[in-house]
Amino acid sequence: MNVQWYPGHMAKAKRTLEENLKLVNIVIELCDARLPYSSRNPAIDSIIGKKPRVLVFNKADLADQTQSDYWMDYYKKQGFTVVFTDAKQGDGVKKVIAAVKKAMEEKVSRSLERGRIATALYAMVVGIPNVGKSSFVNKVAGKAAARTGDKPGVTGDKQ
Ligand SMILES: Nc1nc2c(ncn2[C@@H]2O[C@H](COP(=O)(O)OP(=O)(O)OP(=O)(O)O)[C@@H](O)[C@H]2O)c(=O)[nH]1
Ligand SMILES: [Mg+2]
Repeated sequence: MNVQWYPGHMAKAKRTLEENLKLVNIVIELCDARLPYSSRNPAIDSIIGKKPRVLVFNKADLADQTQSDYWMDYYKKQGFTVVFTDAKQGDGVKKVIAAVKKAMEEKVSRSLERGRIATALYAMVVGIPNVGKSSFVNKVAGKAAARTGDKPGVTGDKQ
């Protein structure tokens, strides 16, 4: 029997991700703080490549603080910029924005030198189902821009 373990929608999502990566300056990779290893897609590093990235562990309010400290250190040692958030309450969201700005510092100052008044930064928020991507986007936007829900697959497509 031929077991199709890699469903079509995953292949499609991977393609969409690769295509849209070209349009953004930075990637915000959202994971679940309670599953700091297994909520990361193993293919994500090779897909994102050298594009700047902030690794965000959301639902930190539900995670064990001692474990979170351990994993923060684990990923920082690997060279990642790491932030823990609670996208439901908004905790840590400003830290993510600050981390994005810091990662983009050079690009912004280069464009200021060229006489630009403002620089728009484009970020992509990615993550496995139900990690809180829509909640995060809503907190950043300061309004309910994306529908959220207590089951996976609420956002069905690129948004
Ligand atoms: N406790 C807690 N709940 C959260 C947090 N972030 C999101 N949630 C809840 O988790 C559920 C999923 O959140 P969504 O924002 O819909 O997640 P999503 O990643 O957009 O999900 P899909 O679109 O289905 O992939 C919702 O019930 C949110 O209220 C958080 O930091 N802490
Ligand atoms: Mg969603």
